[in-house]
Amino acid sequence: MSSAFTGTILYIPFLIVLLCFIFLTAAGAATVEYQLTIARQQVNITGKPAEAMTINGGIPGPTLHFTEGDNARIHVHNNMDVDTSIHWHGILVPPDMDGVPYVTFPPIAPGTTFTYEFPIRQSGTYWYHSHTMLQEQRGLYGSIVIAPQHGVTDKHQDHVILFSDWTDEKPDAVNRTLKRGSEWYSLAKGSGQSIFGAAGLGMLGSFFQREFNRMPPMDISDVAYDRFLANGKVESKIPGKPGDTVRLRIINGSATTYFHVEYAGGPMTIVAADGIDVKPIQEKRLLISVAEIYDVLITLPADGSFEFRGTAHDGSGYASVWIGEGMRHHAGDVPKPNLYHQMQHTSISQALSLTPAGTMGMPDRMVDSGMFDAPGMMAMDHDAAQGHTMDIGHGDDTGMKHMEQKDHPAAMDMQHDEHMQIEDGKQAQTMEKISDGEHSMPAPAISDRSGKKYGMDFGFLAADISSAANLAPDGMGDERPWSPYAKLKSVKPTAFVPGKKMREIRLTLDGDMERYVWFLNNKSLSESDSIRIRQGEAVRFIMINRTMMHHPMHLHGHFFRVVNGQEDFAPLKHTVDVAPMSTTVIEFDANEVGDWFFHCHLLYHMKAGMARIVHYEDFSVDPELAAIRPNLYKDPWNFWGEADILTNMTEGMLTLSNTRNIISLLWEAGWENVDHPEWEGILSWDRYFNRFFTLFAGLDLQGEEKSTEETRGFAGFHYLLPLYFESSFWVDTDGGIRISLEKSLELTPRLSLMGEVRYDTHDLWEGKAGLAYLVHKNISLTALWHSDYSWGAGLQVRF
Ligand SMILES: [Cu+2]
Repeated sequence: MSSAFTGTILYIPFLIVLLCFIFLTAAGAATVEYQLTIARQQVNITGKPAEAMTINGGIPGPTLHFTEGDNARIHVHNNMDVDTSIHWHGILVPPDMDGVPYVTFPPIAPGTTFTYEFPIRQSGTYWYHSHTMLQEQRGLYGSIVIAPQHGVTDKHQDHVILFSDWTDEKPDAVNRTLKRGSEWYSLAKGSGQSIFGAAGLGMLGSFFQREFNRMPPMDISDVAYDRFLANGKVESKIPGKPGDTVRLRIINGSATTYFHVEYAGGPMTIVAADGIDVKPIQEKRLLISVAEIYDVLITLPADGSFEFRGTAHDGSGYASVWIGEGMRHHAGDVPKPNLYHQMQHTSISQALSLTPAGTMGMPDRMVDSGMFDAPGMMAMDHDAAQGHTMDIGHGDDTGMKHMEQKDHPAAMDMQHDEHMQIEDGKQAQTMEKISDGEHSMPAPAISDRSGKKYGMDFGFLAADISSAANLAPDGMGDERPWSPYAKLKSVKPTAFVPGKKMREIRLTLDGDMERYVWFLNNKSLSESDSIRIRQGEAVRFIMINRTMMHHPMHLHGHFFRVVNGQEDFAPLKHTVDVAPMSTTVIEFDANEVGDWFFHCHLLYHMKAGMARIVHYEDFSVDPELAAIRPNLYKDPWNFWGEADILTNMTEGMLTLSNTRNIISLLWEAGWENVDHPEWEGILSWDRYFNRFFTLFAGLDLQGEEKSTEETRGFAGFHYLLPLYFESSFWVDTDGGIRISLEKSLELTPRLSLMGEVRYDTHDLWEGKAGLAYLVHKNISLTALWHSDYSWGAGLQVRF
């Protein structure tokens, strides 16, 4: 026998074992394929035909079913004439499968197909949606249900309820209406604030306190929708037998709408949040933020059909699913918010009096006034002393990821020995000092994870999540609850392994309702750098909301702990609501190397730039992707104008504007003196710093009839004074000075009063005052008195 033959014989058992292994592995990881075709389509949701975008002909798209351990292969065909994409929300995927154009892959071009392929490492309820422009608002979304690998966690029947919001208007038109600062949507929703409105509720004090503090009116949502939908319908039915326990997988797939959900047949038992199991808690009414997911169990009463209702957070409408047969039982009405009341939220007054985080001890007034931007992301390394592990879909060196669901429903990976130390439980985390290498500063002493002792910087944190429970501070008690975060408790510990480096990143959430710009750390995506993190460290985001809106913040590719007072059992989520004027802290294990989008999930806020890339320093971006990445940072210009055509004069402006620049042409012409009509034209370039402060320079032309009498250059600034007085100051090339003061006041949501006085060293005093009545989105009736041109009345037209 040749030695070569003997050698081959010896290899046979090894080969058999190898073949068996390959076969078993292949058998265990079934490939589940889906074909998704995206197309433009006419739909009729409101009784009128409207343009939509659909997935496989429907809104929403189909529910994609998988089992943990499957290999997902999804072919997305773009049958439209524009780019598209699909992002798998909450699914742990390799970075190039995450579906964010220019961040993780090139967009799917018209007429092409992109095949996503990734292992399913988790179970639970998730969803998917387009991540291109405003397509999500047009109908590109659907749900994902992943069964646990070994059996089911419960044997209840199971239904997805995917809520969304619908407008017949084109999303680009919606965006433009928001950008130009129209009051129209708040009027249409009945959420406009006014003097008479406040007086009627006996809340003039709150109204003027807010104006004095230069806080914009509280608004719960930006857009007025035509319909709210559950599974694509205003109203629908699902079957159910009396006594059945049903699992509802509730997904908020809205572009901008938070929902209060409630079941007419009794309380809901929350069993999972954002796809991951939590210790069951009961809620009668639940606030679900945009892009969040809750799995709840409900029990069908003895007889009848019971309403499961999602009421839009602003109270402007709802969608219903009727469960069971027989007599109908309605869910309770959610009262409309009292928007004037919001100012009494303790954290607001605290936020106004405490030093906001990241201001290096400057008086908040200076920071809030925007004289100084928050000093960006302060990434600081320090030991998360005695921390513990959070390990979700944690990768080991073989690249295999686990999210065990059968024995560990919280999807905790406990298989690594070092992580077993979690079991000993106690955490007492103390940071003595934070150092970023250059600065040493007093530590925000953290003595527990509830955030109760974050020090003065975060004095208002505790009020936000931990101790305020989920009651909204709008005088509505539990009628309008906030997110139930304080009660959410993970089934398994989620703390980090001891000794992990903690990188702390402070992010202020800023915005300007009037110009509709939205920022993180006072910068839009187009102006910012990535948030840089390193593999192996723990990362903490301290998110300080300095706006009067809720922002649902979503991190791609990771689950994070929401620091909520549940210590080691802080729940894991992918999306978290940061309530108005409050602070929310999240922490995650940096264990998914890649570039990941992090953004506000209000679609128009994201579009305005309230987003960042979270970049692992170890990760190098594919050169082809790097070449097209600048597309992500485009800062488009918007054009609009308005004109007053009155009996005595005309005035108006044309504006071209992007995030920081406003180029405008203003005119004013009067014919009170019929022999010599006078006019003034101002061409100005404004550089916007924040909603308080804008610098400008330009050209001022004045004349009579066809002759130009004066041409001057000027430079100056606008500054927003307390009580919402808009002041401006300029010096001109003839050595003159102009000072003006302007104020408008909503008497009723439709009727506003405006006044302006100005002093110019050349022309001396000038003043005007007027009333405008909003008739339509683009038209107001106007009456105006002008010191040079006397009284007149007419129309204001916006275009
Ligand atoms: Cu936002």
